[in-house]
Amino acid sequence: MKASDLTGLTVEALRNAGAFARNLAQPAIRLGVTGLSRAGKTVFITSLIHNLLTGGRLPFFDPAAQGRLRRAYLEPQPDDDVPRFDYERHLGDLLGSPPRWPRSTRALSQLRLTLEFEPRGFLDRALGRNKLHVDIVDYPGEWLLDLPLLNQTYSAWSAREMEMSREEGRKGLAKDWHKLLADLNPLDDAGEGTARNVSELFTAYLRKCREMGDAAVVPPGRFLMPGELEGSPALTFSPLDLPEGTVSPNGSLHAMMERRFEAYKSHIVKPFFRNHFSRLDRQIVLVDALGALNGGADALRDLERALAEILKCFRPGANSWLSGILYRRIDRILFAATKADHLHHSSHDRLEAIVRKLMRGPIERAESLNAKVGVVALAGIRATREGEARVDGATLPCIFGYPLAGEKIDSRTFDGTEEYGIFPGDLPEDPDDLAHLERAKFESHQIQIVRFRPPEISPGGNGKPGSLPHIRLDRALNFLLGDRLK
Ligand SMILES: Nc1nc2c(ncn2[C@@H]2O[C@H](COP(=O)(O)OP(=O)(O)O)[C@@H](O)[C@H]2O)c(=O)[nH]1
Ligand SMILES: [Mg+2]
Repeated sequence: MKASDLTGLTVEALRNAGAFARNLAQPAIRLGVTGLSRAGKTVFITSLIHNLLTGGRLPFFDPAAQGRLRRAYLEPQPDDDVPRFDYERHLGDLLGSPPRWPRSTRALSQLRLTLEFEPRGFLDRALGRNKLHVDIVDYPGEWLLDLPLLNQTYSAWSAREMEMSREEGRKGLAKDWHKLLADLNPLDDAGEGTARNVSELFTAYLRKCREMGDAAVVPPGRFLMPGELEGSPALTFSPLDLPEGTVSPNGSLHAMMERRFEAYKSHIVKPFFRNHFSRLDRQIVLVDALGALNGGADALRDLERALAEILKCFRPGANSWLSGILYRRIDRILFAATKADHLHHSSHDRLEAIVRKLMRGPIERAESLNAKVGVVALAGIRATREGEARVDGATLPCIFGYPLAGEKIDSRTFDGTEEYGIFPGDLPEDPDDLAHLERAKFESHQIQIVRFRPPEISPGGNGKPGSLPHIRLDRALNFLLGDRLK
C-alpha cells in the first residue's frame, strides 16, 4: 500500500467518523436576543437573517469577508412548543410599499438559521465540519428583570414597591392606585373584583413609569409584557400597603395577593429561566441608549440600573437559584446601542464609548467571571442617509430620511412621503462629560430623534430585492458567531 492510499483511507475514515459524530451532535448555538420593549429586537433579527440569506454587505463578519460563508437557510426549529419568529411577515412589512416597521411582538419566539461554511483547518474540512445551526431566541428583556423577585417574600417586595412609588418622580403616577389602596383594608376578605381593580391600577402605574422612560422599575416584567398570560390570576396581584412581616388571615386580600405573587414566581418566572434562558450560549442585549440619552440624567441612571440587573442574570452569584439550573454559562454577551442611524457616523464611536462607560462596573464583573463582553453601536436597519447642510456659512453633518406620517419637526407635520434632512446633534467626545450630568450641560448634547420610515430597498442584481441596509450588523455577527465558523 502506498502512502497516498493510506492518506486517502484515513481521510475517508475521518470523514465517516465525522458524519457519525455529526449525527450524534450537530453543532448548534443558541443565541438569545433581548432588550426592553421597542429596543429594536424584531428589526435586528429580521435584518440579520435577511442579510445572511441574501449575501448582504458584511465586510466585518470574517467568514463572509473571507469568502468562506457558502450558504445560509432557514430550517425547522428543534423546539415544537415555542412560537416561531415570524420572519416572513416582518420582512413583508419592511419590503412592502410603502415600507413599514414590523408589528411589535410581545412574547418569546424562536427560529433556526443554518450556516454552511468552508472551515479553515484541514482536519475540520476532512471531517466535513462545515455547518452551524443558529437557534435565535427572541424574548422581552422585561422578563429578565424578574430574577431578583425569586429571593423576595411578598411582604418584602410589597414594602419596597410601595416605598419606590412614593418617591418624588413617581408619586404622581401612582395617585389612582394609592387612592384605592387607602380605601381598602388588606386584612378584610376580598373577592376577584377587588383583586382585579388593584392590580389594574398597579399595572397602569407601571405602564406610566415605563412611558416616562423609567425602565428600572418594571418588575414584575409580565405586567407590561404579559405574553399569552394576560388576565390570568398569576398576573392579577399588586403590592399592598402593610408593614413588612404582617401575618394575614386566610381569605383576606393580603393572603390572596401573597399566594398569587408566589404563583407568579413558580409558574412564570422559574419556568422561563429554566426552560429557555438556561439553555442560551450567547446573548445580545439591545439598548435604546439614544432614547435614554435624550431623557436626561434620570433616564440614563435608570437604564444603567436596568442593564446592571440584566447582566446579573448572565453571571449569577454562586448561591443563586439560577446558577443551580444553568446548563451552561453564556460565554459572550454583546451590548448593542440600537438605532445608530439616528446619528451621523462621526458619533457612532462616541455612542459606543458612552454605553461602555455606563456599563463599566458590570462589564468588569462579567469579565472576571470569564465572559467576553462587547459593546457596539448599530442599526438593524439604516433608515437614513448622510449629507451636509450649510447653515450661516458653516457645514453641518446631517442625516436625511422620510419622517413617518404624523411626525413633527418644529412646527411642520409630515405625511410620510417627503424626504427631509436634520442636524441630529452630536454626542460628547468624552463620555466622562456624562458623569456629572447637570441638566444644562446635558441639554447641549440633546439628540434630535425623528422617527423615519424604513428605506425602500432597490433590487439586487438578480431582480430580487437587495439586502436591508444596516450599520455595524456585521461587527455584531462577528463577535457573536465568528469564532464558531472557523
Ligand atoms: N431608524 C431605525 N429605527 C429602528 C431601528 N430598529 C428599530 N427601530 C424603531 O424602533 C421600533 C421598535 O423596533 P422593534 O424591532 O419592533 O422593537 P422590539 O420591541 O425590541 O422588537 C421600530 O418600529 C422602529 O420604529 C433601526 O435600526 N433604525
Ligand atoms: Mg419584537
